Amino acid sequence: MKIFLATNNKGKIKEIKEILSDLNIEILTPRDLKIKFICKEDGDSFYENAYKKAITGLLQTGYITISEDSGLMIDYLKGAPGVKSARFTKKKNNKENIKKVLSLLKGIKKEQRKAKFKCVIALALSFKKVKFFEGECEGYISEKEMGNKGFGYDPIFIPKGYKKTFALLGEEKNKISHRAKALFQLKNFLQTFLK
Ligand code: ITT
Repeated sequence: MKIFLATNNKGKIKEIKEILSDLNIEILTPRDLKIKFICKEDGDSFYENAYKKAITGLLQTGYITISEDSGLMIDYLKGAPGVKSARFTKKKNNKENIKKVLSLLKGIKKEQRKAKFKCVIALALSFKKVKFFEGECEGYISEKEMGNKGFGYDPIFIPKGYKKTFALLGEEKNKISHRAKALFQLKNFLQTFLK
């Protein structure tokens, strides 16, 4: 079975492909199909945006579509950047986003640097049948960038129970991350669905 993965984020593609690698499905990215995937993400929730991306992908390709919307929610910033994680700064790039977070949390003690990543995956089987899978990963924001693996805010996020950032943990991230948790549920669903 072929499934379209409606995302332009290379970091997400790598992690999703890795975690779903033992399923008997072929994952097609916009690049594989030589198309441009464009979807305006103007929803107020991860669910709304994930739904929009999945339906847009299904409409554009005709394939069953997986999409995901995710973000970092920082307690001290009242849940920001949240759904706006990718566009927290005007330049919309990781370096600038990280710089902004670190400067907003400057001088703030570890106990107040709590944060969590959230991920909502949408699976559009048809226009009327969309399934959702959710995952969260708690942790805190480090005082400086550490590591160069992963993507996005990985160099400044330390998951609960660990001393290293996601960007230092590398492969280990795929066992405990918000995305991994949502994908494990998707995997269970697909295993039954594919029987
Ligand atoms: P698509 O919409 O094309 O999937 P995107 O990067 O725009 O790609 P989102 O709108 O879901 O995706 O934004 C999610 C942002 O949250 C992402 O760009 C990162 O900045 C951050 N993020 C999400 N998951 C992350 C992770 O596992 N590690 C680090 N940062 C993450």
